[in-house]
Amino acid sequence: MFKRIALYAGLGLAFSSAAMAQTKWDLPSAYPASNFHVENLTQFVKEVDELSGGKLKITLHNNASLYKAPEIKRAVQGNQAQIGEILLTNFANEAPIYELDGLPFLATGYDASFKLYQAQKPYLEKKFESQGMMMLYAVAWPPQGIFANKDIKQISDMKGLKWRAYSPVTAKIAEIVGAQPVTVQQAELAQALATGVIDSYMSSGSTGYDTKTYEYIKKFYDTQAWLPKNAILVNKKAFDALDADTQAALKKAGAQAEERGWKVSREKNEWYKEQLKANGMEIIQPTVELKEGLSVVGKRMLDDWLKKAGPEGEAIIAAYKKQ
Ligand code: PCA
Repeated sequence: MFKRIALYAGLGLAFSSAAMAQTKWDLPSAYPASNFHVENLTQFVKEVDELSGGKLKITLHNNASLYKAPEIKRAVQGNQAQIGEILLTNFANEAPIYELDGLPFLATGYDASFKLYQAQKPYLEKKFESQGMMMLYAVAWPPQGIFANKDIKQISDMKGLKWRAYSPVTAKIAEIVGAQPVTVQQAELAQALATGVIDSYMSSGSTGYDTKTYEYIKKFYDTQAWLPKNAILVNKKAFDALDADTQAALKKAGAQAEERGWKVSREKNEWYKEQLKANGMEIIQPTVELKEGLSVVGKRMLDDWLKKAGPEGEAIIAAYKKQ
């Protein structure tokens, strides 16, 4: 009798541990806990846990604590991290498709950016697939403006600025306007400001807020030049190793995070600017001259992009303009 109970108990344990087989994934992100992308990821991780019935446990490592921004893509590709967040335009030198949403004045508001995303998406998916990954979702940062102490009325006023770049495109803008680009990722931005390595940069109110840029820079020119996207990548082998229900749970949580992320980005855009203002920053509408100067820069960069991207690039731009 006693033996039988022990046997049943043993079987029960075996069954429940098989049913509860848990997969653990690491998710590196380069942005801090206060960032809306990371808040969204925190919610995503929770929903994956719930929807998968506890079978997929994802650990979020924020603020570049596990990998630095430029390393995350390779970490996911090599399955050192099974899932990770990247800034697409950071990888512009690898393939033109990654650069597209980082180009100035191609798509400037949320609606246009979402349309650009729809045109870009199939090509992004194909590219990631060829690299052994899949894109789960992507969300736009708020529109990019210029942080500087200097009065900037036209692009020639940007000459000589010690310009923080976060991507090949932002470095290129500096070169065109005669500023000196230094590539610094967001996790090191506050330090670069504090030590005077840089005195200006182009990014969103979100990054200005996350990095307390208002302690060093007092002006934000709200140029709304482009909305770059963060994408969540999954290693394909790690995905294939999940059972069908868990795969579906992950995809569902991803779709929910994408919808929520775009909404929050849009809503928080104004809030971020209010916070900058409350902390002593002046929010400035760009002059017509500045806007025109920047759009000439944008036009030149789009022409270069079309040359690099060839017929595929033409097709993406045509699909974007048709919507
Ligand atoms: N913030 C990121 C990229 C785009 C943005 O708005 C950064 O400045 O690094």
